[in-house]
Amino acid sequence: MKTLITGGTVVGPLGAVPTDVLVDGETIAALYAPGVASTGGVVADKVVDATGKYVVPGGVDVHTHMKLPFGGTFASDDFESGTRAAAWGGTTTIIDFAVQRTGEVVQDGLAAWHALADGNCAIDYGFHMIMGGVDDEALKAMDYLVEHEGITSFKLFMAYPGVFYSDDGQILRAMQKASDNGALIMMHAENGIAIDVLAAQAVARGDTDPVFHGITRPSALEGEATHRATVLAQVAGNTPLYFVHMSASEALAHVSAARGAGRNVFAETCPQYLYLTLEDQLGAPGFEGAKWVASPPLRPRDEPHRDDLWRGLRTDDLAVVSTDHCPFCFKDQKELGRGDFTKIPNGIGTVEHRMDLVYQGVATGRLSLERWVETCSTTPARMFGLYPKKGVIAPGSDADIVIYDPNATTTISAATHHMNLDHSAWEGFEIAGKVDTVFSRGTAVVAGGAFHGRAGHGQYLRRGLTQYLR
Ligand code: DUC
Ligand code: ZN
Ligand code: ZN
Repeated sequence: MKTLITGGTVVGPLGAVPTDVLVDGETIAALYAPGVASTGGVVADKVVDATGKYVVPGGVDVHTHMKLPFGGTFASDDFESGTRAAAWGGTTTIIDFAVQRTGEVVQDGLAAWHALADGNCAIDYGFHMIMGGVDDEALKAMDYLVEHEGITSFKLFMAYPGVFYSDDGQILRAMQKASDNGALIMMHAENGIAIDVLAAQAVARGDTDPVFHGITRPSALEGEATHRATVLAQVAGNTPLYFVHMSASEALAHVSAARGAGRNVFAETCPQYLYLTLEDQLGAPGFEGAKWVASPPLRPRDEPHRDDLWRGLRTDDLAVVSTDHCPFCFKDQKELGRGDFTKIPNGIGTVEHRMDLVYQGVATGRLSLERWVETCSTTPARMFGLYPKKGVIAPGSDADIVIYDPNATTTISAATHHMNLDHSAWEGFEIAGKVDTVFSRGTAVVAGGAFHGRAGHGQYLRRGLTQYLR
């Protein structure tokens, strides 16, 4: 089956160029200057008219948590609902986090994650491994996963003592291992020991509303942990280090400094930290703010975090935008923390809206069109060993393609989204653009305002080592 996408403007990191795209089966077969394919006798089974629209590589969301066990419950999207919602939003690859909890065998955690995803995904998917218990066995497992399972990135937590937390010695050992086997260490950088003291003090004072989740996790403690992790990575042998969900100016400054010194330090941020604030969302009246409880927390409106993060995206100190998609319904899930913010399951659901929300930065002049594609698709693919299969519109690459209409609009609402979530953190947000058509490995999974994909179309991606080192 051959499909010719005509009349559109193909966007990549190097520019936006009017180009026709020929898809043959699951891959991109050829690119043509406008009109050349039709006059040159290229015969396609189907022609898709993309006139006036952008043709971009499918989004790669490298930070999702389908069914994550957290705070006595589970993230509300499973792989079926979560990947279908991702497809609706123009994301054609996710990398989810398989989980090893303290005391568990790494390979058992991985097998459990394969069982959750296998046969259920609408789009292609890979895994990182959360290391919740770094010991001799787990360190050996890191080698095994890199060599045999296509898992080349490992997340460590400086937060959540007693749950996922690693101490500095464990972090150093995992970094030394990664420096040997080429893996990328992904870091949740918040000083969880200090945060737990502040949170317990707040609860004891009777400060139990959701906003205290943010007040007890100050940005200085994200900055401190970020700096500590960069030092540990340097001592371990310039281990490639990638900070997840960066929210704070102080943290970004440490990343910039490390990068300025030539180190292999990278970072991502998420839409919630680019747009939402501690006062406007987390501080909403009553228990409403629980919808926006995530870690790190939303930051104070009058501090420079959001402007700094947008700047970081422009300068590449922030290389990637992911979602940290970790949805919990308000009813029965967020409500577990009524009267005690420490019991609110942490997470926000955004997997469906990342391409739109970052495109809104293009529409408002904060980011170039090229950086939109680079931060949402090309760099995540390169960072996590999937390029050029994913992340680029080029002959030989998977035909994961989004036709994006800059002249249409999107209004985000829980009434119309496709995530398994009873509210939206983005209710009422207006986007000056719209996902029009989405191809996953050559199949039009979203077209004409309808979903045509299926659970099980998505394939597991064995990834190579990061391709983004300096
Ligand atoms: N942060 C969240 O908000 N949820 C899941 C895990 C994390 O680090
Ligand atoms: Zn995290
Ligand atoms: Zn996360």
